[in-house]
Order: sequence, then structure tokens, then C-alpha cells
Amino acid sequence: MTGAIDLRSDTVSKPTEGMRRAIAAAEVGDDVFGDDPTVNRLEEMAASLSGKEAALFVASGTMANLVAVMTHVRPGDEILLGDQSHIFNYEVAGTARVALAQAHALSNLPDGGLDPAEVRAAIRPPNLHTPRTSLLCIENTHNRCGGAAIPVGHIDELAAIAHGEGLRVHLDGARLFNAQVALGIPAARIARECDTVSFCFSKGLGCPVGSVLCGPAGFIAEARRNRKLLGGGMRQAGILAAAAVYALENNVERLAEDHANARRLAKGLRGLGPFAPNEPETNIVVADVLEGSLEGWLRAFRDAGVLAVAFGPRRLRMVTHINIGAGDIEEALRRVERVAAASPA
Ligand code: TLP
Repeated sequence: MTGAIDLRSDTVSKPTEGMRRAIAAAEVGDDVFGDDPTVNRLEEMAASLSGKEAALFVASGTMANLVAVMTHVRPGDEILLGDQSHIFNYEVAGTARVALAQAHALSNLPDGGLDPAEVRAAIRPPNLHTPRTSLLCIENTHNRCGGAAIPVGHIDELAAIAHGEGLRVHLDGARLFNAQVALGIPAARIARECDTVSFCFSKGLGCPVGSVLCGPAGFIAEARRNRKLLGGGMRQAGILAAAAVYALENNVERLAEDHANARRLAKGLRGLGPFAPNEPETNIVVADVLEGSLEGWLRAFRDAGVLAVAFGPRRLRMVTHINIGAGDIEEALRRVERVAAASPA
């Protein structure tokens, strides 16, 4: 058996040779002084690709979202978000602990969207007793909703409702370029009606580290102060930004391969009795486990050399990425098939 086929996340991807060469050749300076030419170049590229005035390079998607929320809200404000969103589920309650915002979670629709009527109803009218509802957060692609690419019309509609009531809108676009490739619509158009948008380099784009927050110039200036507050002011960060520049130039279009691999993986899993996978729109396969215990299956997969993660009490997740080729998917399916034939769970 060759090594384990690691489908736990696209975050496990390792830099390619070309990216490593770009990292080694990076021109650097002290970015807290604004002196790092590679970070400056990356921030200009990110602003332009997202259709925003300015951008801020940060350590992670979690930091991008936290800095966004901190910069958008005042302490005691309320933010609206989906109950399946990454910010609500996987960011250690940073919005409450650091941004001092109260989260009001609305049920995500199965396709990752939100019911416009519910959003409208959740916005509180001004009142002495109530928190101010000041921010709506949307996610695209939607991780827990199986990597769904949210149609731009839905984002526009939600943003219009929020803006009509004086809220701002932040888009967690950790996998924004997967959405771009799946929808065939430029990232800037997807994010057009959102005030701010973040996206990650360390997922499908294959970088070791880094995310970016994009928005109006004044907002990003304030966000830069909040990044410093969090200890996120980095020095010769061009070492990392060089990988991100390389990824934007080389690794965006290839995301279509990850999407095709995810579709193939889901199709193969569907053919095996115990699993009910989604129809992946991007690089995320989530499969409900219909028989046996989830932990049992994950252990058996791991023993057979296929790594996946639990994604709910009876659901597993597999994510395709730059280090996984079509041949790896076929091999993963052969391994899983052997496991399923033995029915260990
Ligand atoms: N998601 C990770 C885990 O935290 C679940 C993954 O493996 O998918 N927004 C979205 C939509 C994300 O999926 C993630 C990471 C983040 C933000 C946070 O990014 P990082 O991990 O860079 O802080």
C-alpha cells in the first residue's frame, strides 16, 4: 500500500516545488513598517481580484473573520449568521470573546443560504433594551453545507436586505475561488454587494499559511490596527505572501480538477451501500453514514490508508486538494470498497 491518502481537509496540502521556489526567492521587508514589497503586491492583487479598495494579509481564515467582525461592530452589537457557518461553529467564539458581539444564528438552508424572510425578521428595530443588529455574515463556498457554491443572486438579495436596514455584510470566502470556478463568475462579482470579504490561501490554493481580508480603504486601515491588537502584525511576511502570489497566478483554474475529483469520489461512495454522499459542487464531499458507527468507519478507513474526518454525529467529510490526483481518488475508492466489503463498522 502506498502512503495514506489524506482527504481530511484541503488545509493539509503541501507547497509544490514551484511554490517553494517562489518562497525562496521572495523579496522581503518589515511589513509592520509597510516595507515588505511582496506583502504589498499581494494585498494589491487581493484587493483587485475581490473588487475592493484595499486588503490586509493575515495569518488565518479565523483571524480574517475575527478582524472583520471586530472592525465592523461595536461591543454589545448583534451579528446575524448561519447556524452552520464556520464563524459560529469553529472559531472558538471569537466574536463573543474578542469582538464582544452577540451572535444570532439563523438556520442555514441545506444549500448554505439563508431564508431572506428570516434575515429580515431577525433585524431588530432600534430600541433602548435591545442590541443593535449591525452585521450579517455569509459564507461561500459553504463548508458544513458540503462545499455549496452560493449563487450570486442569493448573496445580492441578502446583502440588499441587510443594507436596507443599515447593517453591513461580511462574506467568509475562505474558499471564494472554489466558488468562482464552480459558478463561472469572478470573485469580485460574487463579493460585489458585500462590504468586506475574506479568503484563504492555505486551503484549495495550496499555500502553507495565510488569508486576506478585503474591503474599503478606511475599513482596512482600522482592520490593520485590530490585526496588531491580536498580535498578528508580521515582519518579513513576504516569505508567506510569495506563496500566495504564486497561488493566485498558478493555482486558481486548477481548482476545477479538485471539483471533478470530488464528484468522482462522491459517485464511487454512492455505489457502496453504507454511505449517502452529497452531489459536490466544489471540493468537499460530505457523506451520511447509514449503517454502522461513524467512528468505526473512520478508523477502518484510516487503517486502510484513507483519512477523513467526522463532520456531524453521523456524517464524514472528505476534501480534495492540490496533492490529490485522479489516480489517488481511484485508489481511495478501491481501499474504501475493500473496507465496506469487510463491513467492519
Ligand atoms: N475550515 C477548516 C476547519 O476549521 C473546519 C477546514 O478544514 O475546513 N472559514 C471557513 C469557511 C473555513 O472552512 C475555515 C477553515 C475557516 C474560515 C478558518 O480558516 P483557518 O483554518 O485558516 O483559520
